[in-house]
Amino acid sequence: QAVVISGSGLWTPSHSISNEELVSAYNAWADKYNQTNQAAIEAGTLEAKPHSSAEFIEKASGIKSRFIYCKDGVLDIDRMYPHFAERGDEQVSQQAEIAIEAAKAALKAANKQPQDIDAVIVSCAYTQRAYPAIAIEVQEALGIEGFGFDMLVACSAATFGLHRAYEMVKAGTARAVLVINPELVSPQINYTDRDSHFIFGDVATAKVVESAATASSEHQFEILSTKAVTKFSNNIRSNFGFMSRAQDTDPFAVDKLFHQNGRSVFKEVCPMAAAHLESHVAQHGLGAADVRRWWLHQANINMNLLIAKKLLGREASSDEAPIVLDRYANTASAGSMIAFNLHHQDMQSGDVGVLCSFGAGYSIGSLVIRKR
Ligand code: CO8
Repeated sequence: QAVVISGSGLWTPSHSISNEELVSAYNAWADKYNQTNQAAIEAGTLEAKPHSSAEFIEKASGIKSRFIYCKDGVLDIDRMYPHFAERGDEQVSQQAEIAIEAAKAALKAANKQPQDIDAVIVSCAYTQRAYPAIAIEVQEALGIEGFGFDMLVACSAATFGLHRAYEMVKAGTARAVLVINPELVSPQINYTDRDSHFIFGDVATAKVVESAATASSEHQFEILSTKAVTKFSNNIRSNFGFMSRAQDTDPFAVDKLFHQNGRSVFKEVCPMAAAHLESHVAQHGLGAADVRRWWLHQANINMNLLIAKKLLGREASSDEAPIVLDRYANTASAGSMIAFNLHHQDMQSGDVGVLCSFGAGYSIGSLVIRKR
């Protein structure tokens, strides 16, 4: 029984921050910090904060701008993090709100109604609370019978979520599954760290996975196989969690926010991802040149260029491996899903494509799919 991705949805925040805006706020914050701490810096007991640069950011990452759920507070040098109003238990949570928007778009693209769906997976880098699951809140809001659950696998949350949906439909556990990736990452960004303040943006993506027997949408992609691997690494880490209060920790401490050793990540993950992808397509008797499109994880343009080059032995065109980093930045697990959302409608029947994530964990997840 063939299983297909039958619909894809994307929700993009209405606010964005350009590199120039971000850098100008950071530099003003750094100047103020250096001025306030002048004595300690001069005494050599504290390091001065260096300036950030829009040119560096674009060259090092390919990012020109990023979308953000709440711009308020991020560029305020007396705050430097977004301001989210706390919502009451009777109100829809911010993360469910954006998940619902992406889910509605995916349902429409898949030509499905809520009563056609049996399960909801919310899979992303962070959930805004542990329970009740965001997926169950979304399920309730959309009027879906059945069950829902949340799962976290950082950058590979979306692909790993699709893997679980594929298995559930294959096993007959569900007729159709909604997999949603509400990547609300801005609250965890250290906007006072020039090495990482530019990397991330907010977004939500969603997909409908169902049996080919029930699919009726215009663009259906059969999932031919899934492949995943994880290997523990501390090079991308956040230590904030439910233990933080009991440990009497400072939520503003650098280790409680996203932090990474970017160079090591680059060096270690690129060969891992290329080898993983090569062996995944080889399972189908295919070489990299037989793949019409690569919807790769969007962390850094140089990473994508290098991985595509390792696979193809030459540079990939933007038609072969689309990049959405310039507008969206790194959106944790949603990057390859945005690339798919914006670049799948021109695929011809029989064309093979690969969805792939790589990142924190480390984790790598891929799906080989074929246009029906
Ligand atoms: N402006 C100016 N200069 C800068 C800046 C800046 N903003 N930032 C760094 N520099 C300086 C550095 O200090 C360094 O100076 P020096 O040579 O004097 O030491 C110099 O520029 C070069 O710095 P790097 O070596 O760090 O620069 P790179 O060319 O390596 O680029 C990158 C940095 C872009 C971070 C790159 O290393 C990279 O992309 N690596 C891969 C990282 C990656 O993909 N990580 C994935 C993380 S995402 C993920 O897994 C999901 C986690 C969950 C989501 C979390 C959401 C909050």
